[in-house]
Amino acid sequence: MSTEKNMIRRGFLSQAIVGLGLLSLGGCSKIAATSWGRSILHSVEALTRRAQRLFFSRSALAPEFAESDLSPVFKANGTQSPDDAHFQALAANNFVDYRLEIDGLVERPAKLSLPELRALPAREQITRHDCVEGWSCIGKWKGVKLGALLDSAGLKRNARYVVFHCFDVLEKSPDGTGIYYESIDLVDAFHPQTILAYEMNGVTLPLAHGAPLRLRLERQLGYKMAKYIRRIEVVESFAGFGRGNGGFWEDRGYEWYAGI
Ligand SMILES: Nc1nc2c(c(=O)[nH]1)N[C@H]1C(S)=C(S)[C@@H](COP(=O)(O)O)O[C@H]1N2
Ligand SMILES: [Mo]
Repeated sequence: MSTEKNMIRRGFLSQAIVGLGLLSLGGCSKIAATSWGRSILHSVEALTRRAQRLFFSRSALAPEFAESDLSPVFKANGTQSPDDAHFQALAANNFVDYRLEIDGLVERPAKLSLPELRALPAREQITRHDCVEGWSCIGKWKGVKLGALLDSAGLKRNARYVVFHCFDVLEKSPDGTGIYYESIDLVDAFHPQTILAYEMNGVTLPLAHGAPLRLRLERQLGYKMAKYIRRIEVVESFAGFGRGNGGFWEDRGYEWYAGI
């Protein structure tokens, strides 16, 4: 929590410095004409560059909103109820038999029930979801911090990416490459706003939005945020999954890093 506060503070600080830098560069033609003026300007520029690097760094937080900003209707997109028979059976029984599998390059592979996931460190956030199709909605999400989950599983030294395997087949293709999957790197996996959400807008995550567990990755576009997560696999390379580009939509031409 304290590192998070530091990051927010750092965000504000760097914004303020950028602001100062811009302000002082505003009417600066006279100052720049003197040698002390030039050295001041140079140090301001150096500060601005440093501030921008901090501000735009991968660890910066996505904006968070107030309850009053919540979208009255949050659009559901892509799969809204996976056909998979095993999934349908789990859903029919309120996901009491659901187990999230964590394996791959971890010291302690695990199968976790929803109560077990709810007992791990959680975070709640109100954020804006941006879909590549051009719509946005603001929603409130609560879930287990992916970083805490990975820490409890213990990453092996060669771990580099986290692959999310989903229950839904979005495209019927005989070679099995139509199953929804996604991947992110460890920087994003340990970002403080990266959570596996089991609640949305104060209630249990609805089926259309990815029940029982979906990724929230607030610095990237909507298609990165895998719904209906069945299994998390920690890997060194995502080359062997789907058609090798790191995700269902990436295999169909979208960017792997969909930063916003
Ligand atoms: N498993 C799975 N995850 C998915 C999708 C999907 O079809 N299947 N669609 C993606 C896209 S394009 C978007 S915009 C969001 C939609 O999330 P929502 O239904 O909560 O709006 O989920 C993403 N995650
Ligand atoms: Mo999307």
